[in-house]
Amino acid sequence: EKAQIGVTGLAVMGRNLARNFARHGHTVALHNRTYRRTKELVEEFGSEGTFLPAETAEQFVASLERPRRVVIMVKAGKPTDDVIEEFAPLLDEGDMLIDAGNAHFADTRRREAALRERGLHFVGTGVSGGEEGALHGPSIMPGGSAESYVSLGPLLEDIAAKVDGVPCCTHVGPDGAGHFVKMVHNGIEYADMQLIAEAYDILRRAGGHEPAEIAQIFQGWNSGRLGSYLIEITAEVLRQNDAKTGHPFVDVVLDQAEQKGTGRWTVQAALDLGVPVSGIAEAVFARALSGDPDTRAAAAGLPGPAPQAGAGGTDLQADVEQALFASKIVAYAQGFQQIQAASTEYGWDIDPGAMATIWRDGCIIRAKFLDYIKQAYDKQPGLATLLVDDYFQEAVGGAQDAWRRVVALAAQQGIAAPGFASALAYYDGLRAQRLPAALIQGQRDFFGAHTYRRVDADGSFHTLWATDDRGEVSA
Ligand code: NBP
Repeated sequence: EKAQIGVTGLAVMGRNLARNFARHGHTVALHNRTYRRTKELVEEFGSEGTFLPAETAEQFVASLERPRRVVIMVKAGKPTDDVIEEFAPLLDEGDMLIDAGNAHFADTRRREAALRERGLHFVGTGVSGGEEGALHGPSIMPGGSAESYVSLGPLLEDIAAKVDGVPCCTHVGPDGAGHFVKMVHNGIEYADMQLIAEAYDILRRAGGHEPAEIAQIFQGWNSGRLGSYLIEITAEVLRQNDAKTGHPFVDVVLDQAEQKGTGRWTVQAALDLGVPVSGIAEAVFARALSGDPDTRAAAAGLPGPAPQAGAGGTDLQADVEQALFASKIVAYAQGFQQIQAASTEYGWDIDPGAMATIWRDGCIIRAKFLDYIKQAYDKQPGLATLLVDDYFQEAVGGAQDAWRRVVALAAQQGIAAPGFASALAYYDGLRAQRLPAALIQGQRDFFGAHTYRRVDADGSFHTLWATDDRGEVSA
C-alpha cells in the first residue's frame, strides 16, 4: 500500500495535520528528523487511520504514490531549506514539496523558482488556526502552480475547515501568493486584536466598567455584526478570574504584548509596496511600545489627563461598538488592498473575494463579517476599496459620528487609541477632495527641485525658487 500524502516534521503542527489527513481516510506517510516523534505518533494515534511510518527519507519517499506529495512542517527558515535539500534529490519530475510552515513569501518565491528548474512543484502553503485548526480543520492558503493544485487541492480541501460545505481552501495564486496572503491574514489579526483592546480600554477607563461587565458587553456584541471568534474569546478572557489572587485575570497579566513577527513582515512588505496599512502598522507599533518597559518607566510621570470613569456618558457602549466596527472595516480594507497590490506587482491574479471565503472558518479572524467582504467582491470584482462597497459605505457612514466621538473622548481622556484614531485619519484622508500633499510637493520642489504636476496642465513643472521673480519652468 502506498500513501496519498506524506508529512515530514511531526512536531505539534505536523502531527495534527497528519492525523487530520488520516482521519479523512487518506493513507499518510510519516517522517521526522528524530524518529522518536514518528514512533510516538503511531503509538498514540495509530488507530485513527492508516499511517506508514518511515525511519529514513528514502523509506518515506518510497512509500508515497506518484506524483508524490510531501508536506514539510518544520521550523521556518534554515530548517526548511535543509529539508528541501534532503528530499529534492530523492523526488522525480512532477512531484510536489508542500511547505506548510510560516515561511516568508520571498523565501517561498526563491524556493519555488529553484525547484521549478529541477522539475519539482514547490507549493508554499499558508496554514492558519494553530494546532487545533491543524487537527480539526484549518484555513489553507496554497500557492504554487495551478497544475499542482489539481492533484493536491482535493486532499487539502478534505482536511480544511468547511462553511456550509464550502472548504476554507483554494488555490491562491502562483509561487509565494499563498504565504503572502497568510502573512496579511496575520497582519489583519494584529489590527483586529489591537482595536478590540482599545475598545476594552476605553470602556474600562472612560466608561468605568469592570472586566466582568465588559465581558458581558462583548458577549452581546458577539451576537451582532461584530460576531467573531476574536470577540467571543475576548469575552472569555475578560470573564476569567485569577485563581491565586481572585483578581480579574486581565489585571494580573503583564501588559507587554509579544509577537512572533508576521505582523512586522506584513508592514515591511506594505512599505515596499507603498500601501498604507496603518491599522496593522499601529498594532505592531502598539505591541512594540508595550514591550519596552524601560522607556515606559522613564515616561511614566509625563503630564496628561487621568481618565475619569463615566466621562464617556450613557451612549459610550453603543459608540464604542460603532467605532470598533468602522475601524475594523478600515483595517480589512487596507489588508485587502495590500493583497491586491502584491497580486499586481507579482502577477498573482488573486481573487480577493475567494480569500474572504477561505477565512470564514479555521482561522483566528473567522467572522460573519467576511461574508460581506465576499459579497462586495462578487458584486464588483474591481472594487477600488472595500470602503466604497454599498454595505461598508453605509456601515461606516452610520458609525462615523460615534467613531469621531470615541476618538475625541480618548484624546481628551488621555487614553491611547492609535488603532481607532489612525483608522479615522485614513478614512478622512481617503475621502478628502484636496490633501495637503500639494504643500509637500511644493516643499520638495523648493529644496530639491523634485518638480510637481499642476491641476490645470499636463507635464511636470519646477518653480525657480532662488530667483527674484520665482518663475515657473516646464521640467
Ligand atoms: P517547530 O516550528 O517547533 O519545529 C519543530 C520541527 O522542525 C520538528 O519536527 C523538528 O525535528 C524539525 N526540524 C528542525 Br527544528 N530543524 C530541522 C532540520 N534542520 N531538519 C529537519 N527537521 C528539522 O514545529 P511546529 O510548532 O509544529 O511548527 C511547524 C511550522 O508551523 C512552523 O513553520 C511554524 O511557524 C508553523 N506554525 C504555524 C502555526 C499556525 O497557527 N499556523 C502555529 C504554530 C506553528 P526534530 O523533532 O528532529 O527536532
